[in-house]
Amino acid sequence: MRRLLAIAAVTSLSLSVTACAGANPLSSGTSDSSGGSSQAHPQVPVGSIDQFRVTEHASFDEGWAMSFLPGTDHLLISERGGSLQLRDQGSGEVVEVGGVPEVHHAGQAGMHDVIPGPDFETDGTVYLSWVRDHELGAQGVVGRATLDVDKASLSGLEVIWEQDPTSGDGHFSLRMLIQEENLFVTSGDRQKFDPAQDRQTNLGAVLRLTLDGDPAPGNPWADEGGKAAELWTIGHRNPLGIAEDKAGNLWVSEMGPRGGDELNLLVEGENYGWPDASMGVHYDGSPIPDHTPGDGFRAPAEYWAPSISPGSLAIYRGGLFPGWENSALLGGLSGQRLVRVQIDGGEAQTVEQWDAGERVRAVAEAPDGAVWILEDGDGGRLLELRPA
Ligand SMILES: [Ca+2]
Repeated sequence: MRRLLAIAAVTSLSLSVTACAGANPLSSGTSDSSGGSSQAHPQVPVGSIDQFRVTEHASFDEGWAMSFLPGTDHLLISERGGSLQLRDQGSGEVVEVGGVPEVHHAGQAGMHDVIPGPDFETDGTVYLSWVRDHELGAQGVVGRATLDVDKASLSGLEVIWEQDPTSGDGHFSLRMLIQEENLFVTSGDRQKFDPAQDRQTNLGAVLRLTLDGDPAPGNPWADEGGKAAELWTIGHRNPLGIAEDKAGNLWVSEMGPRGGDELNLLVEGENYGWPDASMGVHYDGSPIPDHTPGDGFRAPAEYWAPSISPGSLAIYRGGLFPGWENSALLGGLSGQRLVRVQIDGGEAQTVEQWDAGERVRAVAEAPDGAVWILEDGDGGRLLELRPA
């Protein structure tokens, strides 16, 4: 009941302020007494995914991530329950990969991300992230292994990085991206808030590691030692997407509190505010100060109120969809949609969105420029989108 009342209070507040046009809280510094953003944002019409030519290819149970494997005709898909599936894009055959690690599957925990290494075509290296049992609680880890596509098997699996062990089954994040010789890993706050501002944990942060999982040389807080040497940016809540734009900038999508989902431009050494600033409010309705100019935190380039729960991020580089080059594509879980955000330098603005009718867990661009999405949950469909 208390929760319902809190929702009602926030809703009536938002209704009362919606009539006041204009004010973007990020640029004007205006905020309301709730500490949450008071206007729906962004205000962009929602189309239908049926505007595209949609082809259903397969379905998976709790699909979490997918990667097109360079130099092959295969798509690698992780299922949160603890499996990897290899799909032959020519024949459509799907085979389960052997040699995967045992995962802790509960809450938000399980098998997470999977990406090819920088020399996958010659050495078959893949990076995996998952959650494992630990004597002090569930623990997120990153591992490296060799994938034999023909045999559909992993070998030589080794854990190369660990989240600080904590109990609880939420906010692991664990998305990965390789840029040159660096492995970037997103690490959620484990639903414990304060670790995002504590540089002696590797939680609530984006990490910059070597390809062996060690702290990368030259990280901004390296001289503080310990976990701080791993950190690239801090103040993140549950960053579930990371992607590189055509200029080489990295972007992170972040699941915020209620009404505080964010798209952030990653800048070395910046603090993104969690849990001290957010455009949203806590799920119990209690306020959080808005991101405002001069507060010492980097404000999001784009945010969503009400929440869409972005579970993935891709930045479109192909030419199949005219006008989409360098657009961020986000999949919404609670928002059940695909969102296109135009990136211009460090600015980002939502320009289009489409109702998918289901929770969207992952978004990826195929080598031919088609956009593939993976629905969440048991029997979630793998869909290919092409221009109609
Ligand atoms: Ca933030």
